[in-house]
Amino acid sequence: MATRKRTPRQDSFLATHGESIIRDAQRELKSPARRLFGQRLLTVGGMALLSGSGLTDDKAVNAALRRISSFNDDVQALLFDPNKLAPTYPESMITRPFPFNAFYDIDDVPEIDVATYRLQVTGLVRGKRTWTLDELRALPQESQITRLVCVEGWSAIGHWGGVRFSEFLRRAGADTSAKYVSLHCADYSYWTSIDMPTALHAQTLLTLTYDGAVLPPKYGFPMRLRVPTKLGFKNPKHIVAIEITNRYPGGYWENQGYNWFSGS
Ligand SMILES: Nc1nc2c(c(=O)[nH]1)N[C@H]1C(S)=C(S)[C@@H](COP(=O)(O)O)O[C@H]1N2
Ligand SMILES: [Mo]
Repeated sequence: MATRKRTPRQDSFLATHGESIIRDAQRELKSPARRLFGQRLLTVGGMALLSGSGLTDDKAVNAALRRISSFNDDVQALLFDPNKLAPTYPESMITRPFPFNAFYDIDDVPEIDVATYRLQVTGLVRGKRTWTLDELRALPQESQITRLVCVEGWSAIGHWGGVRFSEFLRRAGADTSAKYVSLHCADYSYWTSIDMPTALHAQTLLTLTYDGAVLPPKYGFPMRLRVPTKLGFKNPKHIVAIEITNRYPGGYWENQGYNWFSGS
């Protein structure tokens, strides 16, 4: 596997936190059962993402995953590459209708009251700690047509709009030298977490719209995070709290054995 170039920000992040993040993940992957589970899932679902990294067949993916277990430098480069952009697509390629997926049925999608909704920002942050939906909508907006890849073996191209997450974190006064961003949802305690370079990735989007309209409940109203460099389960819907932390936060699926990195 080729080692790719890192940016100076990447280098300084790895110099500060690289080892401890690897230790956190190593603890998580200690159990061989969990490791195998993660490997199987990533082989099925992560192909579309991994193929962009030069990992084009099962053998290469499995070899990479074996290296993930031993956490060598190549894998660090693979996992923490903030230069790699997820592919984008023309409008004509949008999947219609875009699938709904959650760990419950569509009838159980939570209803969120806009009037009382507040996004909490907690942990390593100086400044504003609660945001209304109107305040989020007043921030600069961008949009992207990218592919969401689910570990269950499907993918779909969708059109999301919202605030670049790095821009939001900056305005929220987040300590961007921290290791992790943890995202907590309104639906039955779903949560997930990402490393800071992924949070600051140019395509990581605090999403408020789908296909030009207010994000519908099924796709995560009032707000979801779109992380096109990561698998679907790391794209949390109905976010109510964001925590900036140096403590490994895990996640709903991650704690059941899905590979924490799950992407590029
Ligand atoms: N809050 C919350 N976010 C979630 C989930 C969930 O069950 N709850 N499921 C995840 C999974 S596994 C996938 S594939 C995508 C599906 O997003 P979609 O419904 O917009 O297709 O959302 C992810 N985010
Ligand atoms: Mo998924």
